[in-house]
Amino acid sequence: MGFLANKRFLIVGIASNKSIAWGIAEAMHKQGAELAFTYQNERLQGRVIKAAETFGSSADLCFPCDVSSDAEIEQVFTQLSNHWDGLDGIVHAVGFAPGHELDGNFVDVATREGFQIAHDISSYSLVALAKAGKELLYQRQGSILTLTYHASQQTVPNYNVMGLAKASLEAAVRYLAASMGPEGVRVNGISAGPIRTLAASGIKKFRTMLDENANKAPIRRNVTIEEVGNAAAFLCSDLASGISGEILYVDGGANTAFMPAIEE
Ligand code: NAD
Ligand code: 0WE
Repeated sequence: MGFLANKRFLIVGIASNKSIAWGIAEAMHKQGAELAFTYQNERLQGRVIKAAETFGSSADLCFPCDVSSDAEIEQVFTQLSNHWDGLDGIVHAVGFAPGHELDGNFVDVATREGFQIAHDISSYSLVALAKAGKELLYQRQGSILTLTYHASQQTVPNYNVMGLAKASLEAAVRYLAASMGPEGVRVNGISAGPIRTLAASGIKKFRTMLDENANKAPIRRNVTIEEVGNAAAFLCSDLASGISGEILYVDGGANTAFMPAIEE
């Protein structure tokens, strides 16, 4: 029996089998969890139902949810409560900024609207899910997990407004942990190293960033969605009952190095 046997999780953020949320669902399923899913729009519905079937669930545990809509978020938990009387965790693996803000000099490409969208979709959505899901989470002393990136702490070329949104998201992890902790809910983040997912496609020079990162990382390679998935399964399990308000790096140690390795 796995360490997530008899546990129920909602996975938000699958867009393909390359998604970090896919790796998390796979790891949680392997540990015996029962999973429900959301999809951003009809375009992604089929892929998410495919994920559900791959991980032992059915299409009735797949719900539409654009996280910019409070009504859609409410609907998810209303429908979920018809199936489940409590929730052991919510996995939030969602991030978005308008594409044109992720290409160019920050001060030149930044806009008020892009800032608002990036912060709404990438940071406030965690708070919105926590608000809407709290009754189900309090029933089972569940936990909340989100995905962040080290560009919240140090600049990365072109990450721009997403860096600000991830800094806000990481603060939201701490404030939600303080807010929901007394009810037994833990809230954490994983700061993942760069991985080629849909959200990384179309990012200029992503291959170069992957290579630079591998050269900085003590493990001398990039991480996989399976590795992020295993850490996520741990953080959402009773094995991590003493961990809350934390950002756990799953980046092969890249954030701990100041300079990349130099070829001899
Ligand atoms: P992905 O494209 O597979 O997943 C991003 C998800 O966000 C998609 O499922 C998409 O549908 C969802 N999304 C975007 N806008 C939405 C909205 N309005 N409503 C609902 N869903 C919405 O990419 P990924 O890399 O797996 O990203 C997952 C998380 O991991 C993001 O928070 C990302 O910032 C973070 N992250 C990614 C990397 C990386 O290099 N890929 C590294 C560190 C952190
Ligand atoms: O968080 C991310 C990706 C976030 C992202 C990606 C896109 C591409 C398509 C947010 N919004 C959009 N909007 C789009 O229109 N990562 C950590 C991956 C990533 O993205 C980068 C990176 C890395 C790493 C962008 C610039 C520089 C590095």
